Amino acid sequence: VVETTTVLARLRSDRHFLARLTTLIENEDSQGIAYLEAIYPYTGQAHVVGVTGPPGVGKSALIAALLETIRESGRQVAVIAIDPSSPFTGGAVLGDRVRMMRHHADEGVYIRSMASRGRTGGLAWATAEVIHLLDAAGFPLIIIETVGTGQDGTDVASLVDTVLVVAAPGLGDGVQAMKSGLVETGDILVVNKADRPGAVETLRTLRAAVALAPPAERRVTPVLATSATETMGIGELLHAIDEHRGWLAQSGDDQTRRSRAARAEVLAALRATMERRLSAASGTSRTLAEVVSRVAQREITARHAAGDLADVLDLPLLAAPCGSIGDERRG
Ligand SMILES: Nc1nc2c(ncn2[C@@H]2O[C@H](COP(=O)(O)OP(=O)(O)OP(=O)(O)O)[C@@H](O)[C@H]2O)c(=O)[nH]1
Ligand SMILES: [Mg+2]
Repeated sequence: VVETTTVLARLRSDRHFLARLTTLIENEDSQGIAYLEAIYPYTGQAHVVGVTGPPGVGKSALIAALLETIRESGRQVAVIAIDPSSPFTGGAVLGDRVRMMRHHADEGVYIRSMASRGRTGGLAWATAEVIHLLDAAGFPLIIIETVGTGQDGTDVASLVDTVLVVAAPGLGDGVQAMKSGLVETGDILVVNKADRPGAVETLRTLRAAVALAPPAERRVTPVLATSATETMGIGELLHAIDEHRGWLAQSGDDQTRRSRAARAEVLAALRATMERRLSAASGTSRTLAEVVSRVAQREITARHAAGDLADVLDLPLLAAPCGSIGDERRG
């Protein structure tokens, strides 16, 4: 039996306990899961911000700069860095950056890295659970850094309250962000490395894209220029982040997003559970890998494969709701 108030109190006062509990939850240790169940009703207080964008645009550097400004505003802050640095950009991992900062030994800053090849079928799920833990630990602000590719379920956009999309000047990075759909997901767009040539053009490209957004949008997405290395525009960025939270509360969009996050987490958990059940059942001839290969070889359809796998899981596969071709044409 878990004594909830004791766990909450320790979580809020003891960083080593928090780190240990994070590891337990990442590893899905039964004790960790029991703690999470106990504290979950006390979560939902934090403002969760996702920072996404192509590799090397300066996400880690920007977060490091933001941490200083957030601390100056008197708040504690936690950061989850997913796959902290791509091997391609040679960017320093966030932890290294923060160690270089003035506040490196600051108890009010908590940083945790998570490997994207962690848990079977469920980085998004693992991330969601660690967010709950940090939330219960009392951090009013939780920032998540991720490369916005959406690969292997790393799409954290559906788990957060505010999505910050980072681009950088030059070689069509702004255009790339637009093409990959990042502009649509972003609540705040940032052109980092504004100290570099081409920043004005990238700003213009993104502002034009924002202006083309459907008029149904009740809020104009801000497009900001920052330099993480020259510490420019960081205060304005924090202001925009706080303003977005205010807008969410005022428009009622916060509830919509929380429902969306809950749905994404439930589905991620369900998917991971099914993947595990399938690998546990790999003694049979219809393993996941096998049917996937048959689908790829055009031997069976994905629909047929799903039916086979549903049999393995002992789940009856439901037929889709009835509809005629005529209905589809009208819709
Ligand atoms: N000139 C300039 N360089 C910057 C700025 N921000 C970051 N950089 C540099 O850009 C490189 C990549 O920065 P990171 O913060 O590691 O970028 P990232 O987006 O976190 O990279 P990944 O995590 O690997 O995707 C580093 O060499 C930084 O020093 C900036 O505002 N101006
Ligand atoms: Mg990084």
